[in-house]
Amino acid sequence: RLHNDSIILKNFKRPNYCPLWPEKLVGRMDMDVAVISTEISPAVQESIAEGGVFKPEVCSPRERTAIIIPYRNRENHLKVLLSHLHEVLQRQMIEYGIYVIEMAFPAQFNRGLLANVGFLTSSSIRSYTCYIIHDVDLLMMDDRNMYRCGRVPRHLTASNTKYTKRLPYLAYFGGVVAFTPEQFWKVNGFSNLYFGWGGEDDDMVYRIFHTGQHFSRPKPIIGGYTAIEHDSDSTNPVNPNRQALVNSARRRMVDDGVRSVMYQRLALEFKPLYTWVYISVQEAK
Ligand code: UDH
Ligand code: NGS
Repeated sequence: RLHNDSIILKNFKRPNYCPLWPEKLVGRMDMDVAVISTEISPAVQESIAEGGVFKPEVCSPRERTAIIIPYRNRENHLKVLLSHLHEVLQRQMIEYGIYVIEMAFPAQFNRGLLANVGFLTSSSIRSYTCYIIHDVDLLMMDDRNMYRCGRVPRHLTASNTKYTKRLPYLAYFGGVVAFTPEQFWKVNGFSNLYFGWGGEDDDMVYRIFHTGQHFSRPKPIIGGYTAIEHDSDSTNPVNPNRQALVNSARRRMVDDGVRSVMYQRLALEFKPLYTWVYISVQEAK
């Protein structure tokens, strides 16, 4: 038996996993949003495949992460975020793809519905192990905030320069959040009913709690984000029904979510820095 064991051990090749904490991480990045660059360094640029996809060549990545950006009409924010993400995620040595999910006018903006479409579309293109829903105006301040998933859904925005406190309230789940596919299916994704600003992130917290889960955050020093300042969007007005919807989150969650999202896909394009998914939605009156 000893002899057999040694043959088995000799022939077993451990995958050459990418490091958990790559040496090239720089830690805290001081950023001045007023002068932030949208340049991508040539080495990083060369490694990005069509559709904004990257895979480390020197090691086997531990995670395949889809970054899903609900988006409309924020071209400058998107440029800044894309260059920042490609630089940082390549240093983190994870395999990733970036998906920008854009909603056509005239419907009011719906962040939760776009996240659901991003989840379904990206997973139909490639099977990811982690899905990160990412606001377009938030820049990770410390590259030790690894874009990986955890045993429970993760709220990666542990602090944000737009708030005077670290976060507006303890159960805040807005900004940047990460789910494994199992975690996302378990909560039936986001609600599709929040047209306009506010509430879809609180609704998700109820979904997480009602399915017996909880969520985690990195330490604030690592999970810091710089928020790019902006005015309110005229096509994303504060939703007057948001609190009533949040109050009925538990009742609705089985029938309203990623399993029932309705939309029409107008375009799917593999651009140099991201995959663009353009959709139209019939707004419920
Ligand atoms: N988003 C767009 N375009 C829009 C609206 C929203 O791309 O027209 C996306 C974008 O990814 C953004 C995310 O949805 O980062 C969240 O929207 P937001 O940035 O408007 O949310 P924020 O919390 O709200 O920054 C600022 C508006 C103030 C509302 C005032 C209510 N008290
Ligand atoms: C809550 C909203 C959330 C929002 C959070 C932070 O009141 O969607 O404020 O907003 N919930 C409802 O409206 C029910 S912020 O301070 O970033 O403007 O994310």
